[in-house]
Amino acid sequence: MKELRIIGVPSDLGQGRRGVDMGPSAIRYAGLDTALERLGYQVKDLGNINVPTPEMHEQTQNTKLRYLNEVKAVSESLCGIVSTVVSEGHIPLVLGGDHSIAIGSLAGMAQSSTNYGVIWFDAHGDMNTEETTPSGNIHGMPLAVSLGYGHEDLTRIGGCTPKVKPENVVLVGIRSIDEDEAKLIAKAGIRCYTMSEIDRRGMAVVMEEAIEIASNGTDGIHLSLDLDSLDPTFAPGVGTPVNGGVTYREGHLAMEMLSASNAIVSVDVVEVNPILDEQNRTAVMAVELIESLFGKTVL
Ligand code: 6HN
Ligand code: MN
Ligand code: MN
Ligand code: MN
Repeated sequence: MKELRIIGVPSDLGQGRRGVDMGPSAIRYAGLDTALERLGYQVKDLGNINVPTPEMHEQTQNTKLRYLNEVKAVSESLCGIVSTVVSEGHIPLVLGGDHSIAIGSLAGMAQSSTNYGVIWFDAHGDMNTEETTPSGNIHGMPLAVSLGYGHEDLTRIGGCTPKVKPENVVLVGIRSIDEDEAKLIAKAGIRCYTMSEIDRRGMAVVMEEAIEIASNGTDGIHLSLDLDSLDPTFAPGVGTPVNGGVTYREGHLAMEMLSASNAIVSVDVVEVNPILDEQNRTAVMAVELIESLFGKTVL
């Protein structure tokens, strides 16, 4: 059986609200490793990678992108660790931190020999670039970067670009897209399942199609799970909550279907912010979703 490797990335550099750097601790505190061990996995926690704090930041660079150099450095270290874990035959489970950390995960996956697709579970598209970003926050850009759009310091991490083929990329749970970001989603040609499509067609049908798209011609699927994909009722502890999200059961159904597909090769779990949370509920939700993703069933 494949083994899991937990990698913490305590970064809040990709967005404006403090506290998401404590996400890895909150998720560990919610019992991640014992939950996975109970499901029969061998789990090794590799600890946290070294991330500078915003206070260490020296000088604004000549760019709109906030903390560009720091995000680049963190992405490069994560890229190295993820590619090592995958080449050793294990599954990386990367705990954020804000969603900018996915730049490093996908770069690491692209360095390994695994040909993979991506399911991006999120309220947002994360498809902004330096030209389209309303905030300058890099957590709104990681999918664009992985598809080869955006600042070269980021798209070049790990060597090759793009990190994944657009025909194997799917967005699920979407309900907040910036105007120019929508244009890039259309131009890139990635399939985007909005909440209204999930309402109309149901999560089961959507996930069947999403799994087919992400696994078609690939060796597996990378899941990038942003907790703000869920409705804030179930995941209040996130920096950019948006109403009208995925319900508790829709979230679990999606994870259960991914588990049944046997296609998961790597995972990010991001945007858990314990400072904004209520009694660590969002981290507990994250652990429960990961349990479903790794095979927890009722019977
Ligand atoms: N996330 N589209 C907004 C921006 O600032 O670019 C919000 C991005 C949120 C990103 O939640 O990972
Ligand atoms: Mn243990
Ligand atoms: Mn996101
Ligand atoms: Mn989001």
